[in-house]
Amino acid sequence: MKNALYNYPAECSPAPQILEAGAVFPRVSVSPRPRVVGSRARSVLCSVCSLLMLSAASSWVRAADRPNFLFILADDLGLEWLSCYGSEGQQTPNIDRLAAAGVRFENVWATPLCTPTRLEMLTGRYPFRTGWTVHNDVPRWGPPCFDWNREICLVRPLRAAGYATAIAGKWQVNDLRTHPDALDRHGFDEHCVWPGFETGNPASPERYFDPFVQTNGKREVRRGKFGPDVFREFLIDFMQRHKEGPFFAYYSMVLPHPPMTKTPRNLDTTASGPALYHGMVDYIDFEVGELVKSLRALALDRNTVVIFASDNGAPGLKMRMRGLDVVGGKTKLTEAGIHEPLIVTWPGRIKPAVRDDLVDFSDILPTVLDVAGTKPPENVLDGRSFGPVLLGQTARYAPREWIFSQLGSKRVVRDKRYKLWSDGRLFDLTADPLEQHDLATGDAPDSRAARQRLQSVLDSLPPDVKLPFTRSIGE
Ligand SMILES: [Ca+2]
Repeated sequence: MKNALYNYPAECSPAPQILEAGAVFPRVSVSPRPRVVGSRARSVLCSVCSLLMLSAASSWVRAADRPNFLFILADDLGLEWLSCYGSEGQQTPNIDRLAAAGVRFENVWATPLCTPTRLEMLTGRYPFRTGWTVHNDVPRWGPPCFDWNREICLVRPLRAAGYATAIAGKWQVNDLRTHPDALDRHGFDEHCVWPGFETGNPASPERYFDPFVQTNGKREVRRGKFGPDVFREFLIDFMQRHKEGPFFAYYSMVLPHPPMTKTPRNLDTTASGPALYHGMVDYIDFEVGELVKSLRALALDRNTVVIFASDNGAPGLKMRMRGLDVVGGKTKLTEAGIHEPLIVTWPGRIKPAVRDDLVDFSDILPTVLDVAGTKPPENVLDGRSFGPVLLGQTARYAPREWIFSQLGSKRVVRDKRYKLWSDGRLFDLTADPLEQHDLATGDAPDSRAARQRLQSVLDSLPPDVKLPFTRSIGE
C-alpha cells in the first residue's frame, strides 16, 4: 500500500473460524481517533496531524466547517419507483421533499449488482481495477473478500481525519465470522449490520422480521423486531451520541431487496409480488422521512449532508415512468439495471437543482472526501469529485465527458446522449432510453462521431484484474 497511514499489517485470509449466534467478537481498533498519549507517540501523532492539516489546507473547506454525512443506500431500487424521478405508480413524498431541497442528479450509473457497485462506491475504483467485476456473496460463497490490504474504503480517510463512523444495514463483502474485525479495518467505529446469508448459519438469511443482526460484534436474532427499524434506530442513536460531529453515518438499507416482505406499514397478508414491493418502497420512503426528522430534532440538519442513492436497478417488476413501461433490470447493463437515483442535500450550503452532469459510483468517494475537506487516498482512483457542482464552485469543476459501468466481461460507456456497449451496440439515450433501436450500423454523422469517441474510451481502459472467485453472478 502506498499510503503509510493505511498500511495495516493484517492479512485478509486467517483460518476460518465459524461462530454461532450469540457469540461476541473482540473488537480490534486499527485506526482510532487521537487520544492522550506519551511523548514519542505524541510526536508521531503530531506528524500525522501535520499531514492531515496539510491535506485540509489543500482543500477548499476549513476543519470547523466539516459537515456530517448521512449516506442512505437502497438495495435494488430502480429510479422508476420514485415519484421525484417521474414514477407514475408509486408515491415517495419524503424522498421527493429531499430531492426538492437539494440536488437531484439525472445521469448516474452504478453497476447492475450489489457487490460490484459497493466495491466501486467504497473504493472510487472501477471493477476492472479492483477485480470485483461480478457479484460475490462472500458469507455464502467464500473468498475473495473486500480486502483492506488491497483497497482503501471511503471511511478510512474520514476516520483518520477525525470523523466518527458507523454503518447500519447490509455489508455482504466480508464474512464477519472469518474476519470479525473487517468492519473496523475498513474504517467503521461502530456497526449494526445484517452480515448477509452465511453458509452454515440457518438464522442468517433473515433480514426483515426477527432479523439476524451483528451489533458491534454481538450476533443475535432480534426477535419481534423488523430489521430496518433496528438499523435506523441504531443510526439515529449514533448520530445523537456524536452530534458534536463530525460523523459519517452509512445506512446500507436491506430494503427493497427480495425476498418480498410485508412491512410494519403494510401487514396485508394477502399481498404478494409487486404489492409487497410497493410496500417495501413505501417503507424506504418512511425511513427517509424519519431520519430527516431526527436530524432536525437533533439540530443537525443544517450541518449534515444527506445522500440518497440505490446500488442497482429493481428486480424484474414493471413500473410506469415518464410515459414509459420500465421493467426492472437488476443483473443487466441496460438503463433499467444501472441508471440510479442520486440526491444530495445540505440545507443552506447546497442550492436546490436538477442536474444532468454525468456521474458514476466511482465519483462518490472523491466527492465525499472533497466535501469533508479530506485528502483522497494515494491509490489510483477512477472517480472525480462532483463536490463543486453541489457547492456552486464552478471554477474548480472538471465535468466528466463519459461514465462507465461493467459486469463480467461486458462494458458500457456513455456521454450525455449516446451509450456504447463493448459488443458494438450504440443507443441514443435521449430518444431511446429503453435501448430498442441499435444505431451500430447507422451512418448519421452524430452517431458515427459518438461511436468513435466512446470506442476510444473503451479502448483506453485496462483489462480486468483477476480475482479468484469460486462462485459468482455476472459471467
Ligand atoms: Ca442490490
